Amino acid sequence: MNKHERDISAQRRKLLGSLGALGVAAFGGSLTARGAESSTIELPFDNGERALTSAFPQKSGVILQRTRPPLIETPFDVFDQGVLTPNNRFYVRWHLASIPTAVDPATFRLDIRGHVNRVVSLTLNDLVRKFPRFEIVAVNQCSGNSRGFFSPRVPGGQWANGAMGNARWTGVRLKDLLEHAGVGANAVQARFNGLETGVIPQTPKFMKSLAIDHALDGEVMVAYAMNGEALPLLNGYPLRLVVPGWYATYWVKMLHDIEVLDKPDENFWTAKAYLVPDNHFANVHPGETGFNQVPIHTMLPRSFFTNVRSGATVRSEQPMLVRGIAFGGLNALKQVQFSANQGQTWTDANLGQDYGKYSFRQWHTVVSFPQPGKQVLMVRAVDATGQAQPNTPNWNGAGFMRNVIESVDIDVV
Ligand SMILES: Nc1nc2c(c(=O)[nH]1)N[C@H]1C(S)=C(S)[C@@H](COP(=O)(O)O)O[C@H]1N2
Ligand SMILES: [Mo]
Repeated sequence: MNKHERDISAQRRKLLGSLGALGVAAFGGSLTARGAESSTIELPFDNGERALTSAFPQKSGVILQRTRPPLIETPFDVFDQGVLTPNNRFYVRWHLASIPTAVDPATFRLDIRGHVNRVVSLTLNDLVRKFPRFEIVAVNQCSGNSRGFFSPRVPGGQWANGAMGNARWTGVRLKDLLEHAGVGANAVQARFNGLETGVIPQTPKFMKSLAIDHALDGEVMVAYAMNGEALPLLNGYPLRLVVPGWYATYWVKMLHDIEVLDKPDENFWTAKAYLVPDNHFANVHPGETGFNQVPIHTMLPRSFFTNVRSGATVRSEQPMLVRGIAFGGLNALKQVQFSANQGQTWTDANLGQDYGKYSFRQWHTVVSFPQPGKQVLMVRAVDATGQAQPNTPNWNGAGFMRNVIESVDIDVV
């Protein structure tokens, strides 16, 4: 072995060690938060008070939105601390309540079947040792991120802006796995299935499908690590699909079964759930009917302030550092524009290190105001194709794809 090979094999041993770290019965049979919640946080909309909790396995200091199935949100100040969202603060969303409390890495198998040349059943060892390692930094954002800001309000998890996170995902290209099984000539989609089930047997399994060309694009991947460690159980241990640039609903967790289909998937979660109005911002008027709907798909650019919030005060003539994060969605982020005069004029903010086109990117600028008074700061992201964020928020009845130029009101004193 040369040095490079030794390094790779040391990395593999480390990862395999961490993949095997969650044995059977890892969490005493419970994923439910236990114990009293010590503090609360106020999300910036009506009825926004929530408990902060550390009672879920491998999670600490996160916002409790719902206990079962778990819905937990990342407190927004976490995004001010770095571009990668730490695993223990990363948000969690599950649809069905019977989630395995442990997965045995020794007996776990990923099956690839359906319209393939040969059915395969892979161990975690196979994935780590037999396929080239692939890595990407990418934003995982729930379709309903920011739903709590919809006006009029809509039913569903009342998230603030923390149903998203950015991580370095390590694993294997889905393309390599599908080619290993050999995709049949008549394949149209690949369907991904997680290990959990509903409480009653009639509940449709959580499965999502992608067009076969998308599945084979060389970027969609099966991740066994997140920020260099095994995935937290609640984020899909031991394997999850990563679909860069696409909403997180496609990022199937506890992925154990891939079925290549020769006709379009008709299952509930792919065909009937997660539909959005068929226009750029998925935007309709409250009460509007008769519009076309399509399955939610790619993400649009967004930007946020992370170190100032409405109500902040700043002294006149004193330089104020303003910073935040932004991302491009499907396309790379091109620029982040900042306005200190309610959107009359815009300047380019400075951008931080580039972790790749699907990642968060930090931005910052320095501003100062000569006179005391009320001021409005605004930020908007523009992607490489020139798409920018809208002045007014979009709206739809499901509360999906919230997008608007973010603003904060400050007092100059
Ligand atoms: N197996 C499984 N995978 C799933 C889901 C689920 O309910 N079950 N929910 C999806 C949705 S809607 C979201 S927003 C993301 C959330 O990913 P996270 O919990 O790792 O943050 O997981 C996706 N993958
Ligand atoms: Mo979601």
